[in-house]
Amino acid sequence: MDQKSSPATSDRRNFNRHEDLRDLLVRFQEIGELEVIEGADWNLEMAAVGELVTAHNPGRAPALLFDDIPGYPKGFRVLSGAANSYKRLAMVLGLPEPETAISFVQSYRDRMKTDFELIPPEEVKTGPIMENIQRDAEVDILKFPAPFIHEYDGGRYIGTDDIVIMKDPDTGWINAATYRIMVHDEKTAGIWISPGKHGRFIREKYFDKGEPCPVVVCCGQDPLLFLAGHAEIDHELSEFDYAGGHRGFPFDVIPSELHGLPIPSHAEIAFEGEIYPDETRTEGPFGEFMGYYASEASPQPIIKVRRVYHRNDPILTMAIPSRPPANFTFARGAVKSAMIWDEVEKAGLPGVAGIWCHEAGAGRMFNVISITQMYPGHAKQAAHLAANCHAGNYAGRWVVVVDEDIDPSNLFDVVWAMSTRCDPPEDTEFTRNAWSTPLDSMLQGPPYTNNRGIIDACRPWGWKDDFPKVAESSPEWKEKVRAKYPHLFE
Ligand SMILES: Cc1cc2nc3c(=O)[nH]c(=O)nc-3n(C[C@H](O)[C@H](O)[C@H](O)COP(=O)(O)O)c2cc1C
Ligand SMILES: [Mn+2]
Repeated sequence: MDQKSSPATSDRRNFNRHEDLRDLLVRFQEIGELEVIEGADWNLEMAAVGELVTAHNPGRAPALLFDDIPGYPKGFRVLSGAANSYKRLAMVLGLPEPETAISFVQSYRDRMKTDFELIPPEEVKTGPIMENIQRDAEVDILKFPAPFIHEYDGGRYIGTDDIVIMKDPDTGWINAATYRIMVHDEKTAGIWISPGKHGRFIREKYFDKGEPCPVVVCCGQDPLLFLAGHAEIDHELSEFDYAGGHRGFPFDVIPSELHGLPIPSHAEIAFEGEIYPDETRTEGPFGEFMGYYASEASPQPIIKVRRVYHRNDPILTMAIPSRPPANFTFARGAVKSAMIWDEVEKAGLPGVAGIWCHEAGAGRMFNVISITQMYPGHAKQAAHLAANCHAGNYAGRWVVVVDEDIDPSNLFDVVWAMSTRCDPPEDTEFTRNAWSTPLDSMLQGPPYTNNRGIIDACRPWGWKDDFPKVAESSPEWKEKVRAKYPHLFE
């Protein structure tokens, strides 16, 4: 679907009707995918637990709710990995529980083709986020158990699984994206935005006029808002409208006290202030999504916080960027796979059988597309489109194209195809100076563009019909044997 098309109509979809994060937590518990952990420390321990639990069972690890955090009142909780499993991701999106990775991608795409419409938020006067408000001198962002995530981090990060809400001063476009937010002190936060990101464009418009940039940081919210916040949503399209479209009814938002920015009424924690152009403090270093400390601490603009809004017993949401798999990479890779598929198809590519963005590439850097080859050059077209569309471009590294008999989500299959259907000097190609980030482990300095590889691991077009036959039992034999010896395959 065209992300810029149809405004909402009265025909709302109500895909899953979840009200908010708390409603989802009850549902996670019902399916046995929520663990409550009491007594873990905000200082290194919560993140270590989250990281280990995620890696122990990628795609199937439970969400973790930390309570009784030393130094904080009981009820001031932290949540790790809300949507980061097959079952919970489907639940959050209101999609059927998927049997396989590709069936999840297909059901997301089916929705985009048939039922999806953008649903803008609706303004309301008040809601649970306004249960507690601190103003000016009362402001203390350290009243929340912001985690210190990894040993070499430069500080505590209150914003990781967050949305940073800004308004384009010229068009009124509301961008709501995930950027990391470090705590400097009770009333000051640091923000880091990579070149090319929407929040950076918007911020620069204020800075160019010598003005501070109004901002709301929401750091405890519906996982749908986080999914939209860290996905590559179109320029000038609000992540709120996209997330609302998946929820099936609008997000209620309350205008913030100082700048009238929309705060999700059922969010857990939000704070408001301005980003200053001419005042910086040292931000970072921070262990990042590629799995490294690739950029040093640097002077970055600060947010002066003047309002804090939170629910009673607030839940801070925590992403743990780390050596993959991280506690958001399954969900990111799954959604990105569907978004890339949508984009390549819109760009005219036929015959796509599947796409999967692997967690080993942090859900961004090792993406596989399978196609039914239909004409000479088809595989190359698939590779370039997947590598260069919006959803696939930022900080990419590898795109591999395989035939339709290879499951793109199965690394074993993919490596076999790369090992047996690929002539490295002929079938590998490079793109130079593409859009990347200071967080790229392969870059030592500006301008932070990187080089990528595409690998054609399809049977060579020119003689694909004469390509050696695959040596395996026929489907008939496989079926017969499974039926005859079921106990061997339980
Ligand atoms: C946990 C997490 C932290 C992130 N932190 C940052 C960040 O600090 N700065 C940044 O530019 N992008 C960050 N990203 C990536 C952006 O959220 C992502 O590229 C998103 O598409 C940006 O939205 P935008 O296109 O509206 O700018 C992060 C993603 C995740 C999942
Ligand atoms: Mn955006």
